[in-house]
Amino acid sequence: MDSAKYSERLIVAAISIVFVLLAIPFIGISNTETFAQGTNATNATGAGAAGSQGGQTTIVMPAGSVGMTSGGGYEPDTATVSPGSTVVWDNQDNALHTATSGNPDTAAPDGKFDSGYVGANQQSKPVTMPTGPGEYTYFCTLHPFLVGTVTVQ
Ligand SMILES: [Cu+2]
Repeated sequence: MDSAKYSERLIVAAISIVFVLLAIPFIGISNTETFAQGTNATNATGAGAAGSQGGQTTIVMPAGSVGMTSGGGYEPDTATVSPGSTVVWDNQDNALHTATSGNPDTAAPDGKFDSGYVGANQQSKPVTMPTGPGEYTYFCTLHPFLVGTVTVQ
């Protein structure tokens, strides 16, 4: 009976170690992200600096987006954000959507930012915007007729 309990504890201990090992990469990732954000904040100067710290914009993928056939589809379809700030896409539609930067005409992502798939009635993770000022068009990789623009300034 005692040895059975001992084995049980060994198993619990082994499982705990596995969880700790699994958690390590995630801890590493969050440290890196924190560091990166700190770097952005340090580098930011001028009037936009305060706004870029913790600044987050929400853009809606409204119900019925999947049925649209040209333009729009994001509300607002043009958003102005601070360099390096974050945007959350709030999918209120009943279909999967993405917000993927790139050329909507060719449906070619350019890697500047990507929400990944956002499920129906889900929100994306906070997506970090580019630090360079400019206009960034984006689209849904599943429905490239859904187009939006983020202006970083
Ligand atoms: Cu879509």
